[in-house]
Amino acid sequence: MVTDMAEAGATATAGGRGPTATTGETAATAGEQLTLDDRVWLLRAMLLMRGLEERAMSLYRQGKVPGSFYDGYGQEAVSAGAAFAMAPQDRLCVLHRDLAAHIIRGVTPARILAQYLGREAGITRGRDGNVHFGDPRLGCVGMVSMLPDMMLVATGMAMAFKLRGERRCALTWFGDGSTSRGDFHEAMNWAGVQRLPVVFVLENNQYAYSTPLDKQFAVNPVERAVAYGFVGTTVDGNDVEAVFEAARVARERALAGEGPTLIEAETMRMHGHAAHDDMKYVPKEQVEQWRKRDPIDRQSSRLAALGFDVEQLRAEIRAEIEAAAEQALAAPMPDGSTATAGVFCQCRAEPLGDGVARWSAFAP
Ligand SMILES: Cc1ncc(C[n+]2csc(CCOP(=O)(O)OP(=O)(O)O)c2C)c(N)n1
Ligand SMILES: [Mg+2]
Repeated sequence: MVTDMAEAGATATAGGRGPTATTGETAATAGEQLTLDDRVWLLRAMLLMRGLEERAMSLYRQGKVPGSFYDGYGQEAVSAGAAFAMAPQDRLCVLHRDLAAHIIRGVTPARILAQYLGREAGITRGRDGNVHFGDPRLGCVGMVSMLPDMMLVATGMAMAFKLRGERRCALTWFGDGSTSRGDFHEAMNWAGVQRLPVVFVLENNQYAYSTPLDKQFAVNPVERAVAYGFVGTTVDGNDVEAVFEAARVARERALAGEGPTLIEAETMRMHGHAAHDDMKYVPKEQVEQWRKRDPIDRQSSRLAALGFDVEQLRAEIRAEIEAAAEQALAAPMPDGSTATAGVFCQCRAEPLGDGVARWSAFAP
């Protein structure tokens, strides 16, 4: 199959910090793994994520989305690429800028918008808005807000897989800001000691709220993986196929009993921390530089070069999102008298179910 992966491999880290633990493995092989349909699905997931978030932002500005609104504009490749490499039986701990992971696992656009609008038809049935959701029946854990505790949740799940002798892995995303927290080190240490089947995806988007990287750490966090006895690798987080390939290799390693991997996906938070934030603290030139590396443009160009009709796909997705918005806006609000239902588990807890896998390698 035609591929253009020369530019898709691991890169040096921004700001010229020291070399990463390993960099070579993520390069050059994604094209051998992906069919044209796979590559289109990757673009589709990113377009859906961007389109849904843009639609939701406009609903937020109309006062229809309660709470705040967080998006992952410009970072779509990180959740899309990593989730695409995961099998149905794998488990995902999804963070606030990773909508494409929910989409890939099988959450429909209408359910996502219903979630944001606080409707009964949403994933948490109107109990939360834009951040702490995950469909356990699709093998996803809703976000724990204390960052990065999802690393500990994923590590715990991986521990269970190891103890039960199951061939699967857990994957979680977390931000650069999380890497200065104790939980990051605790999770990495235990995962390293136990050689657990877990994939840690560090979404390095240059800022933690208003704090830039050089005020966060003196050592590139990806180098810390070595200190805990496992592989750290840096990948271009705006190249969806490179992220996929890094996650695929990490999963293979996890399943082979070779332990965890820390993947640093370099990207940029192109919008403010949340809808209220005008990000005046971010230099405009920095944003414009990253705009040239837009992950959707990049995948679109790849597919257009293969003769694929990207405009047709964009039109289909626009229509799909409009239909989803109509459906979500027409959905009822939850019944207020049930507000305290489901706070405590009063029955046997339901185990997490399997998700949907889109990568053709997992096709039955
Ligand atoms: C332990 C903890 N401290 C503070 C917060 C508040 N908070 C939410 S998101 C955020 C910024 C996180 O930055 P980063 O980890 O880089 O992720 P990004 O938002 O850039 O994706 C902060 C400080 C939190 N959720 N948890
Ligand atoms: Mg960040």
